[in-house]
Amino acid sequence: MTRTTALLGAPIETGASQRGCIMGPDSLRTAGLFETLERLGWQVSDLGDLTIAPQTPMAHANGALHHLAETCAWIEVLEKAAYQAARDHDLPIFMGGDHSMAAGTVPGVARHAAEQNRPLFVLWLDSHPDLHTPESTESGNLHGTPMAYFTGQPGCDAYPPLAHAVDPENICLMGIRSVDAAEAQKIDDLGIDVNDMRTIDEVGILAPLRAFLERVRAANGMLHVSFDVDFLDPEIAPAVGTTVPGGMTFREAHLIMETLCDSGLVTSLELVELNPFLDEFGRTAKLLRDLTASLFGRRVLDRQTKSY
Ligand code: HAR
Ligand code: MN
Ligand code: MN
Ligand code: MN
Repeated sequence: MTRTTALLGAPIETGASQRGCIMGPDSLRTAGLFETLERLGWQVSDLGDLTIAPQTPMAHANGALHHLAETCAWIEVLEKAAYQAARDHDLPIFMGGDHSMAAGTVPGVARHAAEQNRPLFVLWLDSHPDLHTPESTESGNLHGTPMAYFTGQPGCDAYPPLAHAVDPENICLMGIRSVDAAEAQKIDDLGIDVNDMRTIDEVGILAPLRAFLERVRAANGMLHVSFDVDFLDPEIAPAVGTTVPGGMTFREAHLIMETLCDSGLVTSLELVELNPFLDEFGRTAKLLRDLTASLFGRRVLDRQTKSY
């Protein structure tokens, strides 16, 4: 049977320190994401872009916070839309948008998983753990907070009430190389599975990824993949506002996506932090298109010389 996917745009940029992620969904469309997935045999729908109403500012004890009201509004809109997309499609793609969107998408897919009586697992591909709360963030940039929220950590009272939290034991972080003190403390407290760059240098990406996928399979879990552009090395992916040196190579990133494809376990994907304003002739958008293609079944031998 033909498998279905849907492209859902989340043009949100208020969680990041610089503007530009608002153009992420259209940049991915322009790079041909829709057509690429169709050619791989998927039934694709483009659900268009979500939007929020204009907001009045919300006060908070942490005076550093930027755009709290907008973030809360996006969380509510995204939770519903992600829930519906996960319910109606085999493997929806949420096109960001900065990473604060995960505070809506992950609870949305968690609601769908709960209805299926299946646990939700999250593979977090990022140079950052994004484990601040609105109380602990010093930068005030709320794209640094989604994981604290969707795991139900205290300190997120300013956000909408959380109906379906993700168990920290069901999360795997990969590519981590930029962590603030409050986040390091939380990683210790929660016992989250962290594969930082030191670990990846030593053991590679395959062994920890396969071990995690076995856990997902054994639990009959659903699997959400959250892909932050800054997971990649800035040399191959310049279009992100928070580049961190020493990131994933082209082949490591493809091998992750190919391995995820082989597993058949992924039930939703999000592509976040793409800032086309910082891109070079669309090369980061095209790379994300091709990495997505690897997750959706393109094999090395299917790649055409002309497009590479
Ligand atoms: N931890 C830093 C802060 O809170 C940087 C957060 C950057 N986050 C992202 N998403 N780019 O991973 O400001
Ligand atoms: Mn589904
Ligand atoms: Mn992130
Ligand atoms: Mn990041």
